[in-house]
Amino acid sequence: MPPVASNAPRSLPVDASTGHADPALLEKVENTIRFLTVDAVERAGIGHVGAAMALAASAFELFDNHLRFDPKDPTWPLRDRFVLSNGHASMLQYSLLHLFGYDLSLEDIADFRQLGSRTPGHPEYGHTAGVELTTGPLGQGFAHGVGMALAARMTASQFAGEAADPTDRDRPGNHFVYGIAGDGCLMEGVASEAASFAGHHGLGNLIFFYDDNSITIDGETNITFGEDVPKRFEAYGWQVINSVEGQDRAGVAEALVAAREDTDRPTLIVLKTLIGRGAPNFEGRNKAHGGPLGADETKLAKEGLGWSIEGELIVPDDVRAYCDERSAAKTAERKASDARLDAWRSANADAATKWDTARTRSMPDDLVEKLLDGMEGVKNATRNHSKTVLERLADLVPYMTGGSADLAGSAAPPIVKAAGIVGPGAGEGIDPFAGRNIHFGVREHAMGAIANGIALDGTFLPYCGTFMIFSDYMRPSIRLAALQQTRTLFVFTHDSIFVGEDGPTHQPVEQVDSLRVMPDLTVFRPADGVETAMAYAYYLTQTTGPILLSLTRQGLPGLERPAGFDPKDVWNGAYIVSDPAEKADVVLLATGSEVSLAVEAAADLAGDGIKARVVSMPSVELFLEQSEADQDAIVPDDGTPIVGIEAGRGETLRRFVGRRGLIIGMESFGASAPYSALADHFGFNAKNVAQKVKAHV
Ligand SMILES: Cc1ncc(C[n+]2csc(CCOP(=O)(O)OP(=O)(O)O)c2C)c(N)n1
Ligand SMILES: [Mg+2]
Repeated sequence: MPPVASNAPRSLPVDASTGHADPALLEKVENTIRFLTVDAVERAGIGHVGAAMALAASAFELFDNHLRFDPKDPTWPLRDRFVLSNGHASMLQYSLLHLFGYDLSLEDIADFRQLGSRTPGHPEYGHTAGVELTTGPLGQGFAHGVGMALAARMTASQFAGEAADPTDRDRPGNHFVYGIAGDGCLMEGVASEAASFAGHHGLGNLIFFYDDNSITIDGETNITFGEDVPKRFEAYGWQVINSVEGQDRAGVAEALVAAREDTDRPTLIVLKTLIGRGAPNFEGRNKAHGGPLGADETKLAKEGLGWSIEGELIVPDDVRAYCDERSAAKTAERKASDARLDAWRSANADAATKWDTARTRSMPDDLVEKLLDGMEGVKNATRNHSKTVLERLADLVPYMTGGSADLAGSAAPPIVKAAGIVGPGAGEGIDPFAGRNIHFGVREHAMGAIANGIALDGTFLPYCGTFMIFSDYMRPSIRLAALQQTRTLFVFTHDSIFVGEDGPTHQPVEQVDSLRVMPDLTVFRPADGVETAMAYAYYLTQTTGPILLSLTRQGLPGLERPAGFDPKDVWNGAYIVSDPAEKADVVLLATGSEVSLAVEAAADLAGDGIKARVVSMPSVELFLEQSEADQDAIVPDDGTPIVGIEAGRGETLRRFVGRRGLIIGMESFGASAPYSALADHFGFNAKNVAQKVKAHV
């Protein structure tokens, strides 16, 4: 091992109140992290030792002398964020959180990977104090980190007050986002998209370590990964600090200082590490990536590093004392920061109020009325209704931010007039972080992750979107939104074969169903302006998780509804649009663009003496949350034939129509043609629907 340098007297702009001069003690802390990891994985019989053993020194240096946090208040808004993108190294993070005084005990660590523990296999947002996000799907943490950094820059620009000093760490948004990413993360496409975005947007508050250990699960990276990563990141517009020895704490510290000093570029610190460092028969080899070391190798590793082979999960007294002292210093530093923040609040009352408004998610009491105003009876595509709503929200909820993956021109979603552009697109001499319209570029996967990162930051409420078909390109990010319950709003347009001439590559068929089956995600497929406005209102006022909108390209009529209709019925997931005077012979259950079709078909059927009820089901998930009696009152379960109509696979409607029920949906991919021709070809016209229903009842 190279000598461990002292990190004592060094000019550190942040939290320099440290500097234990005793390298032997610091090495002992490092080995504590190593063996907490080894022992926890040994106990669980499964887990990953390699990266944590390799990164113990550099990650400890980061936590000890650079990362600004208060272990007693993990949600302190001015804290630096830490992102472990290589989530398999979770024990590295858990060890650090434990040692630095977060609410994570040795018992929690002993429970590593057990049901209900605070130490799940990969870090999970909401399970563990100090874990800022869920990681594990490689590359995603990195891309989420980009969103967190963007949110911070925008916060500083929009909420830190006039003449804000960008280096003043006691003002909103002037914190840093630090992270660690491995070979796997940087091989993933999502990281490339996000790195390109971060470089282009000049996110100088983003600092990632690249754990350059030349090893992944299947072997050395020469079997898979040969490009020059530093050159690649330089080309993205990053500052790259190359070849920092992972054991050289002073070198790591210097790199971090240089990273912070470059305020216009994100920084990649390329750390040379030895996977499994300290395990003599594993280190440097792919077998060190995962799995327990086993009793023999554990003993050899402990003996080699002068560790006691008696007992497990040991934190030596002097290590405990040092970390307690450091953790107390962090909390004291936070208290001092609070006093300075209070002074800032007094001097910047307006900005402080705006910042609080955002963070507490306050909004006008009459928000729902304002969104609904004038929406009834208007003929338009739901993507355009969505545009109207977003334009209003730009004023009503000024901490909403978002944009499209190069389809803003198609309202997928649009640029809102009341707010400027984020990034260099703002124009020469204009603050690139003062706007709220984000041009994500053609980077759908990263767009979803960046939006989630913005949501996790906790100041802005993000939305993002593209054509529904390309939701497939961002599914892993949507899934992480659902898993973490981030406040991400996904706005997808062009939601059926009625995209038309662009043909089957652009026509979603299975997407809407596939998104509805994702747990903890609420999908809305609104039928007109009222339902669109109420879907947005649901996101803003009724839920703390993500929602997803499925909107049309083509124009739709404004529905006529019965006198007793309350717009909040939309939040029940389904409601009756029209009902015959006597008991219905059939129920037409439709969503989105097919609701008006069902209304037309019901009129045709009435001509033939068949009495049809029309039900609009804007959200299958919300309908399923209603009581059985309430569900039965809308969609009867008394043998009345139910016909599901949706210009998609319609599989999620199948659960309401019964085994002998009828679904009028898509059984194949679409085709390239004008949308009216497609409607006739695939049977989505009133005549065909009426015919099919007649044959069915
Ligand atoms: C998207 C995704 N694909 C695959 C995996 C499974 N996986 C976990 S770690 C890993 C190898 C990662 O290599 P590296 O980042 O170099 O980690 P190291 O072995 O150096 O710790 C793989 C393929 C995953 N977690 N996420
Ligand atoms: Mg690796």
